[in-house]
Amino acid sequence: MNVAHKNITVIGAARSGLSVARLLARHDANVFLTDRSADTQGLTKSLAGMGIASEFGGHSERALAADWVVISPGVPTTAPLVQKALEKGLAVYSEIEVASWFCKAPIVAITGTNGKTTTTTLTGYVFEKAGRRPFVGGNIGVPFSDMADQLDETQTVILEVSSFQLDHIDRFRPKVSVMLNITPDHLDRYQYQFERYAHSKYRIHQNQEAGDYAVYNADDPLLIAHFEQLDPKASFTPLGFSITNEVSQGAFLRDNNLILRIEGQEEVLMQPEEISIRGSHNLYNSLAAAVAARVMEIRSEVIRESLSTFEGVAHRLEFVRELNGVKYYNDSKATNVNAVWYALESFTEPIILLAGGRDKGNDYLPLHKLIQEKVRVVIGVGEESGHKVVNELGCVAPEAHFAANMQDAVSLAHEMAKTGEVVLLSPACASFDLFEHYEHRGDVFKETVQKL
Ligand code: UMA
Repeated sequence: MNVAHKNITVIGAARSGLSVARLLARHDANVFLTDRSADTQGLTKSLAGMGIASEFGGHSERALAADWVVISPGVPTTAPLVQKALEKGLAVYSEIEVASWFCKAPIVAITGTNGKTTTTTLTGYVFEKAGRRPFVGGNIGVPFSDMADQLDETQTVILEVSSFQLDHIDRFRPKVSVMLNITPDHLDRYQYQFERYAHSKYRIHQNQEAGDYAVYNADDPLLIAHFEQLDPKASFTPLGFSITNEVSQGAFLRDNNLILRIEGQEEVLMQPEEISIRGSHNLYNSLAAAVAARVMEIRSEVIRESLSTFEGVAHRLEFVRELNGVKYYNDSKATNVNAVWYALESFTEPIILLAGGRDKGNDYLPLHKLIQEKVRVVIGVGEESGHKVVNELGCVAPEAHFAANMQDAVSLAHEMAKTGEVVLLSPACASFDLFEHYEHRGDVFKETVQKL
């Protein structure tokens, strides 16, 4: 795609928007960056220095005087400016779509409701160990546009991809796509219709061709159904991973051995106990990473070595400290109900659960059984959904309390916790009520716990 001298409007001037604006400007596009919020960081001048025109504090009609529009993932399709652009017949692209136009390296794109960050980081670690000089980024924090035009064919892009980033792709074509699982999330962006959200995830392989691979969780009923009804003429190769059944191609467990079966070749990779990250969800994440690495011709020894030494990801069931026999864990990355389910499932100790934040249309019913089995106290945090958490989760726990902020929640948990218990921040909600992002929320939790 030649962008030189095209008039391109970028909506949203945070990480993704700034990054794609710079990328387009490097390739001689006439970029106009627009953001509804004020320019609190004084970006206008430095953007002008890069040849990027900008406006802050609202979107004007000038934004529609463009050949194409590029949107940041946080900008919904329903935003009035995006709607106007679509009505005008303008092409609307997501940031990863644009970045992919400039990328010579093959892409391993990882999506799913939960486990994306762990799997992306782990896959990146495997490729690093194999000497493949990967770029690891996307939804994980470093926008793809930062590096897309600076990679060569011998490198690999390991990209965490969200449904928002897939919503406006056109040609984006990963060499390997990975679908970890699909459960309800972000329904507020999909008219509260789960099917719409799932369809957005399926876009990940809409452009895959012969020689490309689609790795998927063959224990997820939705994904099984989806892959079964795929056009039989679809030319890419599907590869399943399962911990309950043998798959015809992919990875599975047999007699406590983790087996890779790829292109008719079967090999024992390792035993599940040798994998360094705990829990059944991490077994899935590890299987997915192993298949993705193997089809990209990384040797099994490197995969085995990487899976047994990987140390996990910050803000994902991250151990913070032990105090008076109570262990504190930061799982701030758990921004939906299903992620909390996995977190609760990973512990055998009684739990004091801290949850709440910006609710995305959560249905807490699926957590009730685990709350009854494992949680002694529920603490609902924050004015926005703390009370909903107390009412809808606390109703099945022996005790439930409300805390206005993270500091109050941590001191309440500290007062109540008994030796041998776990205090777990696993919010089930986005962080934007009290924090900039989930990392910020996790950091505040960790700092507060360290000060106890
Ligand atoms: N804005 C407008 N007009 C609008 C709406 C928003 O101008 O109508 C502006 C806001 O004022 C703000 C900017 O858009 O300045 C925000 O854009 P953004 O939310 O896309 O922020 P980025 O910093 O670019 O972050 C995005 C991803 N954010 C979201 O998907 C909400 C980050 O994922 C990602 O790490 C980053 O790009 C780099 O690629 C975060 C996330 O929460 C981690 N992702 C969700 C998740 O994981 O569940 C999908």
